[in-house]
Amino acid sequence: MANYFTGNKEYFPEIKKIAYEGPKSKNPMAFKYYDAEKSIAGKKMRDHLRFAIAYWHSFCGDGADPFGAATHIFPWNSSGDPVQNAINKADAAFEFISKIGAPYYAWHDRDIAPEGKDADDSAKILEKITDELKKRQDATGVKLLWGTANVFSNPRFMNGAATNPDFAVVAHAANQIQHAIDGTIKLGGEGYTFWGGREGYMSILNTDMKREKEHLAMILSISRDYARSKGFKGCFYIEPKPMEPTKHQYDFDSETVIGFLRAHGLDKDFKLNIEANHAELAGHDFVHELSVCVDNDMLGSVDANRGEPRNGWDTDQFPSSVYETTLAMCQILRMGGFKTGGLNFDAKIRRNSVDAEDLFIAHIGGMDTFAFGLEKAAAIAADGRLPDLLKKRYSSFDSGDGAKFEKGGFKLNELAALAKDYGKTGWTSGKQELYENILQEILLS
Ligand code: XLS
Ligand code: NI
Ligand code: NI
Repeated sequence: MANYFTGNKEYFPEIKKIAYEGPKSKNPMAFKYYDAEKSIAGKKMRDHLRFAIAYWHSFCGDGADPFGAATHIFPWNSSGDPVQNAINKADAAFEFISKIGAPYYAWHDRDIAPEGKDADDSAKILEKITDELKKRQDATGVKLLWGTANVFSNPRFMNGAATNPDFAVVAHAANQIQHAIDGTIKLGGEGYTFWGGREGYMSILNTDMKREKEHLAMILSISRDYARSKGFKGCFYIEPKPMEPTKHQYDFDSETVIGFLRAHGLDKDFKLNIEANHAELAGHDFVHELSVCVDNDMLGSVDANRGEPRNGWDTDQFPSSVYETTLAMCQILRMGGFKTGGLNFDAKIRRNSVDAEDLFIAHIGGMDTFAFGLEKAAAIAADGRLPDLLKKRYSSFDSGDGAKFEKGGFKLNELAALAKDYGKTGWTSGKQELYENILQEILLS
């Protein structure tokens, strides 16, 4: 067997490397749109999209929910020894990632390695497993998009990690973060993510919000300083989410996080990791969150998934709306493409998707949906009508008094004096339907 498999067992023996067969193919195990080598606007699809596989959903999430036990029974979990299981899981993961053809993966410390009997023991196990992952990265060429610490699952974090009112827990969080950063650096990770986890509150009555947020900023600052002192050159990401598991998460949405980073002098090292489903929970469109980040030069990476608009929680489904992915790719092209980030499938197959091939089918769909979105986003730029309409809409600021206003050339009374000269103004169509029709036309062409 080629590179797909680095241990002594093949976990997906019936499945070969997924190939591109084109839009006419009816083969469920082939790409219809994702052609890694194809050049779009001067860059290969692979380099535009930078797909990553999320270790937690794909190799750890077992389908259990509050109403029932696990339905995904993973063969790599059967040795009886948690450390051996983690090594087997690494084999399965690298076989999957290679066969699906994703250049990257992402993890939490606790996805890749089990917790030991104390902090030191956990750190040792993590070191051993990151050594194993390094061998597999070298053998397959798969790279680490980002690492992170799971400082929300262990019951000790029930009141938060960096924002825990108990200092001893904050130290535990720091311990995990330090080792997760070490592992990320060892594996050449291009980014390091902080998703808030339980950094938020359930009741204002027992919460000193100001103090908790200051503690969060302190942990982010000293984590940054530590990683930089160890030679980490990558980007740090904050992943906004408005709620779940806490009622009010501190990293509510992009605007909130950007303000927070600026307030604490963190905006030079940190960017945002935008998740589609989190945007929806915040009452925003995915493209809104991306656009806010791009406007502020703060888009780092993307957790590619989708929500269920009629549910109020993070359903983490695989992307399937070409409308959403096209608008998303327009923003990613607008910023000139990813630098350290990529499209990480923070998405899970449904509880009742229990065949081994389902994990492949889900990723094939997600990758095709984004590849299609990329093609269409490039087509929108090449077609030019939508960007032109947008430019024209603001053209009164491109010259004359409008341009003078943008440069700060008017005091309020001077600007106010111009009102009388303009007569009946404002009767300009917003042309929303025209924009929508052009978008639709390009999507369907
Ligand atoms: C949870 C988050 C989480 C982060 C990584 O809702 O999406 O999976 O991406 O901690
Ligand atoms: Ni996420
Ligand atoms: Ni999420």
